[in-house]
Amino acid sequence: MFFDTKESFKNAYIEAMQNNFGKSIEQATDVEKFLTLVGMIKAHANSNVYKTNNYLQKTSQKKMYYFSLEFLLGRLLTNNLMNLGLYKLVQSGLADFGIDLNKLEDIEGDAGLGNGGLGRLAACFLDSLATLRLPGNGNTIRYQYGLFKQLIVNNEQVEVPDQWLRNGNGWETRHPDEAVKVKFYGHVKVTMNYETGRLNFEHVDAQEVLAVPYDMPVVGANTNCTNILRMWSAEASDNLPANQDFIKYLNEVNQICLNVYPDDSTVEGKYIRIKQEYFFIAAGLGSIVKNHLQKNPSLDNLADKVCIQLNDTHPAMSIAELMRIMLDDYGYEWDKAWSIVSKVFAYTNHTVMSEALEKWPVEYIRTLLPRVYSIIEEIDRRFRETVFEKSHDRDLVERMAIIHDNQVRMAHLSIVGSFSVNGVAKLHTQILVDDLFRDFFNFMPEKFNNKTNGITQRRWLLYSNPELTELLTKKIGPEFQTDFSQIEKLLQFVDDKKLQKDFMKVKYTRKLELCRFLKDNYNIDVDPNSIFDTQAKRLHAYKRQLMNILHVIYLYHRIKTEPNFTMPKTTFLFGAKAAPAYVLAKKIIKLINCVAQKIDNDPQAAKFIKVVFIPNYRVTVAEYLMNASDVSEQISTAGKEASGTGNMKFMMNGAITLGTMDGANVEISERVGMENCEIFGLRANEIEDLRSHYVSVDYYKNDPRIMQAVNSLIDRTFSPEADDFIDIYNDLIIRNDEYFVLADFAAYVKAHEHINELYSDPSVWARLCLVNIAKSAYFSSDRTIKDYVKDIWHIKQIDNSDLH
Ligand code: 26Y
Repeated sequence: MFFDTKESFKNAYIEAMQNNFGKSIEQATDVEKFLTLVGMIKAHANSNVYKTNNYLQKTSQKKMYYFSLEFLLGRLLTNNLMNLGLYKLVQSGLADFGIDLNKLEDIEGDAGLGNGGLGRLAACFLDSLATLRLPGNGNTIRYQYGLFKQLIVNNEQVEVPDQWLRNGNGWETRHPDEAVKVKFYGHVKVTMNYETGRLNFEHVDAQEVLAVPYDMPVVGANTNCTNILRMWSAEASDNLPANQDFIKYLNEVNQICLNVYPDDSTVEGKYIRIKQEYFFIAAGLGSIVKNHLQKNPSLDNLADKVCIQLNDTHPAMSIAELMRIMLDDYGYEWDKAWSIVSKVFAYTNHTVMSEALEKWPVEYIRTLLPRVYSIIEEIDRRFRETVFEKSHDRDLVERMAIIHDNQVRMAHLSIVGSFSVNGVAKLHTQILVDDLFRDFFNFMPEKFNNKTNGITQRRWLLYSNPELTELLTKKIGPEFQTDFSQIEKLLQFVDDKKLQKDFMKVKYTRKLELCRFLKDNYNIDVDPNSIFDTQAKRLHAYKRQLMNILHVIYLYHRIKTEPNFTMPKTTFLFGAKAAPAYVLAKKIIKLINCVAQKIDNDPQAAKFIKVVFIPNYRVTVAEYLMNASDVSEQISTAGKEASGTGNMKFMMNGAITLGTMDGANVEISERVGMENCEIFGLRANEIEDLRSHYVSVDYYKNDPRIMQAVNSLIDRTFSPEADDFIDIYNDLIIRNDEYFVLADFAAYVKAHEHINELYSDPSVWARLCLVNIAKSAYFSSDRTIKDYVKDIWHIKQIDNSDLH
């Protein structure tokens, strides 16, 4: 199957097609052509998995495992071909058969195993780990369905299942022989072992589920280093207790991996969510421990060989589960086990929003996982004791406790059981230590650190923006492609008029590409000569898509009422999914679509503005959207967005951040300078100061622009039904505008006006964009991963020469 020339590729492709589908290339369907190619690339990648594992087996060096309920991978074919350096060869080989590689690339659906930022970050990290030749694997669930697919019907979001496995997943390999048993329900049987004098804990009458791993190769760029993303799938176990309702059992098993995030607003949904969390960590730890013991006599040195990064608190039960394994399965004493366990885990926090901080009712965990619960209780008991001994402060003990008010606080469990706790941007980490986790910081300051997020420039610049890559290569040479810190060389050329012009041409080409994508897929027409102003991210009140559309409404009113009004033609693009149960968020989606419709049908308004809501925002859409944009809307209420990573994708492709001082915007503005981005609005401390005496109605009453825009939510301007958007109106006026939309509105209007001014001079604008690109090295996930390695993981880079 090996191929390194076009001819050997073509021969291998003919043979593989016959072997897979019993067909010649002429007889094969497009899907068969795609799957055959994927099969060959997978085989190629797996031969590198072998080389990598072989080497690691010999050195027995430390490995990092990234435990995450989400990996938002997107498509893999282009990325893998590019990373392997096979793209051109395969493209021209296929062309000889009359096959267009682009067409095959479009057959692949997104692997959407995640919600948003947290899941995409995990995917970027995998790419950087393999490329930097670091031993780091992913551990997750093999969901049967990804996050829902979003349709827009009558201007509203409708969710339908995302059938990402319909054509099969050509990248994975099933390993039934490495299955792990996972137990739920039942109870703990305690017996005395008179020989050792120790209590013996056994989880009995449990429901057993089989976790079967599927491995996907994670291909590094320009190296043979290839890691693994291990996805666990739940299947029926052979050990079914007698007299069990067989069908009920199968249904329960199937539910575990059915879907990314089943609705957790119901009791039933919460149980499934906890099952998912335990399922994939118990399976992951089971295989890690087994692997360790094949090479080491005991678990004594586990922390020297294994580090596990917890992506938010979703995998936090790992801490209790590893204790269980050491105590119950391998006979360790508590203190010895704890001293090892608490050196294995590191925890990343991704949010300060209280509704996203996981707290599980004690009863649920106790029912589902009786032994794990008893261990959490013991961790809590001992931790409470330690805090009291040090502080003699009962209030403090309650504030810091893991179990409190009949709930398990997963973040507290994560902090107590980890040796490192990090936030994902400088401001976010500061808020963690000053506010959310202040008590913990005072108690154990050495654990806390910042790791500002990053994105992989390979997917987000080199591969999805070939035109810009070519321009940059011509100007500063190809070195930045493999060492992204070199991108800064661009800085000396930002005043070069020719480069500025060429950049604007590249941007225009990317706009045409986006226009084509929108036309082909959604029959949407966009004027490529307009400013592309984009907000693309999950829909959430704190991200303030509402402020963006209110500003559009304000412009609409001006166009309608001021005879001499003028502005540069602007297309306001939105991409956003709302959680299915998030009523307000769904209303905002409807509002955006209704405003879009109204403007489309009004020639006077359509002369200046167009609003586009791109349905089903996902990684593949982002790959077209980000690099075609001029303006990057990053307008969350200061203090609320942990980091943001979309902001980095925009800047790297030469878009200007129109943003608040929040998350990584702060660091973007520090790097490019305040004059090369458009920062507006209240700062995080100002928001906190205002909170106690904020009266949103005052802003409404005192600013006629706000009054007019807000009133039009309930006067049938945008919907024939007057109460369609009453919830949004009430949120701003009656419920006092929790996210300070009205407080920041005036500054936002001004910021837009300044952006338009800057845009009016192409040379000035292009210069801003070029500075942003030149300063984007810091936001490469290669940098982020190096920081994790140095401060937290302490894993060793593999030499290329060792991977042959
Ligand atoms: C517990 C459950 C309801 C839950 C599920 C998903 C809670 C949180 C999440 C996801 C959070 C998330 O995606 N956070 C984002 O993480 C990014 C990567 O660090 C950040 O850039 C972004 O600011 C943050 O919102």
